[in-house]
Amino acid sequence: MDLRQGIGLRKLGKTVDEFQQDLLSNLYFRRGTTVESASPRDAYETLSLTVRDHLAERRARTAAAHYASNPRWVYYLSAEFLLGAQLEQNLLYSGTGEIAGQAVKALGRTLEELEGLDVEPGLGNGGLGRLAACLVDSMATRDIPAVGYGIRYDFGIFKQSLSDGAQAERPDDWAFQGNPWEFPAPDDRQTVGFYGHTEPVPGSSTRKKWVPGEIVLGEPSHMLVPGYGTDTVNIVRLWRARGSEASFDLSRFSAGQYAEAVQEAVRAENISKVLYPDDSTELGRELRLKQQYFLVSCSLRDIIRRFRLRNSNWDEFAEKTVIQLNDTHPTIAIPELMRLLVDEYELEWDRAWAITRKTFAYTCHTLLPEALETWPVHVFERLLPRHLEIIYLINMLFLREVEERFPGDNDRLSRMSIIGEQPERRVRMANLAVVGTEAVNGVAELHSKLLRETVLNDFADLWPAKFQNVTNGISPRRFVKLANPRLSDLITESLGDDGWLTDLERLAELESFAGDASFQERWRSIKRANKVDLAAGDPDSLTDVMIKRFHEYKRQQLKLLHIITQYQRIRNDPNGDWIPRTVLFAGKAAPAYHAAKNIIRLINAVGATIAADPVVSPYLKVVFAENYNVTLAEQIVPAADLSEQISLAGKEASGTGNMKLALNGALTIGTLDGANIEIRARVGEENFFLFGLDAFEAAERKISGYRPADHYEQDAELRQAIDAINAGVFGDVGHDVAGSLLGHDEYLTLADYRSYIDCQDAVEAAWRDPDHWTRMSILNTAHSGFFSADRTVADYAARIWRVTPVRV
Ligand code: BZD
Repeated sequence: MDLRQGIGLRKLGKTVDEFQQDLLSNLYFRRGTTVESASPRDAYETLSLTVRDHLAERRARTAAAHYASNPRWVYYLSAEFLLGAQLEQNLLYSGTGEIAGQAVKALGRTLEELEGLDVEPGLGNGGLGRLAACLVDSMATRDIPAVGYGIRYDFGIFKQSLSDGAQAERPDDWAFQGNPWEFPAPDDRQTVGFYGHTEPVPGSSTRKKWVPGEIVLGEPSHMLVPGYGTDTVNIVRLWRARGSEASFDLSRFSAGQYAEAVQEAVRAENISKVLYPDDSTELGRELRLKQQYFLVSCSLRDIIRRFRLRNSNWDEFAEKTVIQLNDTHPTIAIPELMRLLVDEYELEWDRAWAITRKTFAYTCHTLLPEALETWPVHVFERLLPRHLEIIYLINMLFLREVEERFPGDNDRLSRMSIIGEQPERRVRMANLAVVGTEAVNGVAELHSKLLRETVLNDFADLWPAKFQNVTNGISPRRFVKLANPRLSDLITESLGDDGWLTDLERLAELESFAGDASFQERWRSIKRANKVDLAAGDPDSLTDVMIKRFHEYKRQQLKLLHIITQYQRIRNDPNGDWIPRTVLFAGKAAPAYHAAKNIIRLINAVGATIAADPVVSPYLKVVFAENYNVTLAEQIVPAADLSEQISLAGKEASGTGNMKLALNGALTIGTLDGANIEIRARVGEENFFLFGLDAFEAAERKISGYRPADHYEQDAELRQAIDAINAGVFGDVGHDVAGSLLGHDEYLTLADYRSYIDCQDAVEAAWRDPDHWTRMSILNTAHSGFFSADRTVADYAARIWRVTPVRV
């Protein structure tokens, strides 16, 4: 018996008629229009408000239950939340989907039509932002008292289109027509300072007075985060920057100086204007640091306000509060909490430091050295003078501790210092994050191990117990139930109930069907129907997908070399027994990342050449789906046969697309990188296509003087592929891509080429036997239950947060 039948009960809680009454009344009183004159947008807004009301009622009960129990809270601080489309999710999570489908007929609309108007809030770049969204979903589902804190960017991740095969960017004014899912909370606005100077406080050696030179308001609003199969509704609180009243210069306005009159307010509002679209390299822009501090300052004051509603003793703060830092972006929270406790609440330094360290935990999401955030000391000093002083003091006391443990080891001291000296003085945010937290975790086994052994090795020597692994996970509700309803229905039917949606390891029960011919037939027909819906290519072709941000370490260029090789093989043997394949790429490149944008251009040039070739095009098609986002992922993932996870081993921290695809029955071709290793261990090595160097071999290869030209010279197919690019077979593009592969090949693309090509041949051999392939596909789904974000959250809750659920 599934204990979570609340959803079913609530489904009965309202009849279609009652829901229809609510719709009509909302249309009339809240939207201010009538059925006769309602636009599609009116209908969409009305439906959204009506569904939202169902969640709002649960939200009120959740808040009351939380207040009554004064629990330990998890605060998830993240510069990014990629929440995905809200309407379909909230219909599911409120159990109103079916009645709403009937009731919208009163508005003369269909549910599908209105879902098409739902705009996803693109408040994140990629995996890190989507992880934040999956974790808050699972926290609510597991009844964990939690708040996500983020920034309400006016412009989310840019919209991508292709223009002559090249990426073009347009701003994403996502809330242009309003956002019905958002609740403004103007009463909880905060005031944030920047710049200025500090002054000594008479009679205190540690306290200081900070006199900011600029004041900005932070206005919060929140989005509801319902749990699935439970009454809990948590929130994500998003801050938007506003100029204060004083920032509007009335006298200038009266004198006709309109631009000058508002310049200060414009400056303030720029803080939350746009999401930085770079997901790896750090530009060191002051505005980005300003965004980070804005998020942190507003959120910490809000957290303290909430603490003081029920508590008065600061010694209980760390008992009642854990703040998880999603990467280093919110790390200034550490000196900010110190500042609040020492300067504003007048705690002794040591007491404040003990509280601070116990309060925070830090998740690292990278291994790329260029992605570790550092800020020039002079930028910090100008923007946040008091915080720099506090960091200096934290650093001095910390280095004293290191010196005691490792006397005379000056190299170690300079490696571990929060302040880097070369080539210019910079604040190292990862070092600060490790020093100021109780726990540090990587996001997959290999990643956590490499963090301990390489990037954060000195810190792991000093504090071995601080370092942990928490393997990432994804929401099975969004990425199976909503994205792949056909498969969900089959699973529910086969398992007898839908308890797997909150207990994903139950998918293992599918194993007994893996060899069943009629089940296999249904499995295949679902995949085929999903491909027909996607309409990217022939639904009977092998649908091979590579969907993720464009980055050289992820190696879209390796996939491209495979496509070119396949093209040449078919041309050389037009009557061969070729397997039709549709290769689908989707993903954005950071606007300033020219090498990644060149790879996009070359992919599209190769795709166009193939499409125009009557010999090859029946067997090979390259599709580039524009503007990859959560919504598009939900369409592609269910239709994929093959999942490309081909990063250079040791570079991809975890990956989460790999999990979504395996869960939906795609087979993975991948390296021993990130969570691929754990996927392979669970689905079975015979159900996974492995190739390439491992992380250790890759590091060795680099150290021993890697020469990409050796591979070019020794491998005829590789040489022909690169020569074709340079000879202009695909037009006058790709010379830079080829040049960089032959020149440095930073990510060992050529070293893994042969192994990859041979592995793709093994993929095709497996595809020729549909029963065998389908069996492998079923087993991938059956053994991906571990990758539920519910499990990830349970791991954090048990080992890092030490929180207990509160049932509403
Ligand atoms: O985080 C990603 C990693 O690359 C993936 O391996 C991992 O699975 C996910 C979740 O842990 N990192 C990012 O997505 N990083 C960013 O988006 C980012 C954004 C701004 C600045 C730096 C990085």
